[in-house]
Amino acid sequence: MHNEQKITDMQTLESTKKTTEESTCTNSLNLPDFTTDSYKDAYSRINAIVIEGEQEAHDNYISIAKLIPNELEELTKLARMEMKHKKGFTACGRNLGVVADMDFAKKFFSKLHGNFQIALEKENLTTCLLIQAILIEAFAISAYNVYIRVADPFAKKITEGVVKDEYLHLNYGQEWLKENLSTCKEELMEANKVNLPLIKKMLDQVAEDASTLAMDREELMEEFMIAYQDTLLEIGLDNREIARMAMAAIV
Ligand code: PL3
Ligand code: FE2
Ligand code: FE2
Repeated sequence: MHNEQKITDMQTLESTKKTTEESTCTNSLNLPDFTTDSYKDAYSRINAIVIEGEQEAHDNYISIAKLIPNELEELTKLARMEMKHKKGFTACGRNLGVVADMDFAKKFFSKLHGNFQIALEKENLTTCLLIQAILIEAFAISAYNVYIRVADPFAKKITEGVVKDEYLHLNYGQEWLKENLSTCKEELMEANKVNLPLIKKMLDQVAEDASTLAMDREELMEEFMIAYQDTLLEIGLDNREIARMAMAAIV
């Protein structure tokens, strides 16, 4: 009886081990098929969004430098990184044999792009920084982190390098807003009210194609809210203010 029990335990142990190995194995096999037409079709839009996003990020940092001339060197560095990101993602599309749908991507960004241009014209630096260095960077960080888990090996490597830079960009905006919080809080709140709903819409718009790339919508949303809330907390807003700001996404 005792002996029998022992054998059973050992068998259980063996089969548990096997299951773990199998599931680890299936996990890496669980990646989508990067060669199907449906994958490539979704990728043609997502890849374009990312390429356009990186280009616009470059242009936005160059524009922001005009509002903070003594930060020209630092902002030019950030802008240069964005061009490198654009090149990297262009290579990802080429590697999969996908032609990026740039017209789609330009439309995808047009509202947010327009708001940035208006803020720039009015020299509303706080709004410019919230749009580019906080909202867009947090959006990129969350999407890239989710993508890394399901990307093809070539794109995974590139995206891992890119996401490290995006944290630097987010941090740049965070530190500026933190230092200037006493004078920029009101504008920050207003810019959030106008632009956070746009980010939510963009997330909704990209969700279907993202799911074809095995990226989960809820996960994207969660990752974004975590990155955004963490940043607002770092900037020095309290929980109530952050909750009020987050609310703008659901109304
Ligand atoms: C900031 O440096 C760049 C901003 C880019 C915006 C990113 C939007 C992301 C949408 C979902 C993309 C998933 C990742 C796929 C990568 C090929
Ligand atoms: Fe970037
Ligand atoms: Fe960036």
